[in-house]
Parts: sequence; C-alpha cells; structure tokens
Amino acid sequence: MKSSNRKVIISCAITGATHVPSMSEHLPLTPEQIAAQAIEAAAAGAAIIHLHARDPADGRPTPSPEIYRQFVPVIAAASDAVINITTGGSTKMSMTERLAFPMQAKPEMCSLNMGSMNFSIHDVASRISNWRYDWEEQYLAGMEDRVFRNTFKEIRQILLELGEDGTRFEFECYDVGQLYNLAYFADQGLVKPPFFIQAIFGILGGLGTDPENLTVMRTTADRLFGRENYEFSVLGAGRHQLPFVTMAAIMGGNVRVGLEDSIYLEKGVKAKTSAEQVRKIRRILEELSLEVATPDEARARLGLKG
Ligand code: KMH
Ligand code: ZN
Repeated sequence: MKSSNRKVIISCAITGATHVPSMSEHLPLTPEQIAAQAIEAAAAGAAIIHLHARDPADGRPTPSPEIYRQFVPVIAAASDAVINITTGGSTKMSMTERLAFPMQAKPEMCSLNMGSMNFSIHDVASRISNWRYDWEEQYLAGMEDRVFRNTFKEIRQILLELGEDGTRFEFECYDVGQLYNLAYFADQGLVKPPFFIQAIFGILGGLGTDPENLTVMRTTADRLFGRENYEFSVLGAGRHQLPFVTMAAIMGGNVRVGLEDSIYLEKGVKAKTSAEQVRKIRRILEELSLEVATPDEARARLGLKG
C-alpha cells in the first residue's frame, strides 16, 4: 500500500507525569478519572492508549501496581484499544519502580525511551500562583536537576524482559541520536520490525519544534530502517501538539495526542478531556481525506500480540 493511502494510527496519552494538577483541573488523577478519559478517547478514535498512574490522594505520579490495577482492566473491558503502559514513569522513579507494573501486566505495548537526557518542560510553573498540592512546585523545580535515565544496559533489559512475553514497544525518540540507538539494538537482533517510532518534539532536553526537525527524523529513520520496516508517529509538546501531528500525518505518519503531551485544545482554551483532542485531530485528518486506523488495524501493522 502506498504510504499516502495508509490510515493514521491515533495514540492518546491520558495523564503522563510531566503536568501537575495545578496546571489543569481537567488532568485525570484518580483511577476512575483515568479510566473514564481513556475509554472516551478510545471511543473517539484512539487506537492506542498510553497510560501512567497517579496517586489518587494528591495526583502525584506513582509506579504502584495496585493503583494501575484499579484502572487498566476497566479500560481493557470497556474498549478494544491497544493498552500501552509507560516504562518511562517519571524522572523521579527508579528503573525497578518503572518496571514494576509492566513486568506484571506484560501488556501488548509499552513505551521505551531510547536514551538518557535532561528532561523538562518550558517554564509554566511561574504562571501558577495557587498550587493545589504542596508537592507540585518542588517536583517541577526538581526537573532542572534530574536526568531521564535510560542507559544502553537498561534499554536492553527492558527489551529482553518485556519482549520475552511478546510485549512490543513505542520507541520514544527525542533526538536523532536515539534513532541510531534503536538501529543498534535492531542490528543486535534484540528487536524486530515493524518498529513503532514515536518522534518527540518540544521537550526541553530533546529536539525543538522547528518543522525542519521533523524531516530530519523522518529521513534518518528512512535511511536507518527503510520505510517499509517502521511506523512513524509524532508527538509535539504543549502548543506544538496539533501543528506537529498534522505535519506528521501529511508526511505519511501517525499521531499522538492527549493531556500528557498538551493540556490545551487551542490557544487559551484548556482541553476538558483527551478525547476532545482526539476528536479535533480526527476532524483535521478527515478534512485532509486521511482515514483513521482501528485498534485491530493498528495491531496488524505493528505486529502486536493482540
Ligand atoms: N511524556 C512524553 C513526552 C514515557 O511514558 O515513557 C514521554 C513519554 C515517556 O510518554
Ligand atoms: Zn508517557
């Protein structure tokens, strides 16, 4: 099939670990809120749901399997979407914590961050005057002095331990070098095509949001893997979300939206749910005569275990 005729796989990232509750009253924090937003996003057309957990008491990112178990089965029972569990967790979590739930759940898909880096978001904390919880300000300030740690050894460990049971990966690449890291593991035979590459723009520490960077990531991936061996997907952080994912779709790629990546629907308007962003990108795609892939179509294209 010509890439221009391919349906677009929409991923939706529901809550993440980058935004804090004071940034948006709509950010889902409890298992019930996370499940409800995920189910609505899937019904709106997201084929893949990317999930983190938060402590319902104060919205803090948590690796607790007990909390994940309160919403992941609910989403799986109410939708057919591919469940994608983070292995990135947050920059405050150890690798043991980050892998605790994924190793129990062995889902169809997990995120896998392809390198170590500084990781922060552009300064929004200074615009918040009323903090909802006391941990938030310090958490954001702490990003300045934390490393998002994903060493070669740790990436190999995740590929081996989760890959053994058939989990496949959303390879999150924040810079061109991380595509080469993926190629290195592919050359070692530790991961087989089709690769699901999530190219990320706009995280402080990674590639910026210059449109030219999108071409650099696309052409480098073409050179390293061959277009038939990978699925390209894009997320843009913050206000770059919709322009970036639209460009990606025009380039034959797939898109990721959700409140993990941006709390906005448009300038000055916060999204009430991730589903609002899914519906919006879906409208844009359909205006461009691009169709949206179902979960099963995504499974087939990404070689998932189902
Ligand atoms: N928050 C995204 C920019 C992960 O969960 O492994 C990156 C992310 C990482 O989704
Ligand atoms: Zn994530």
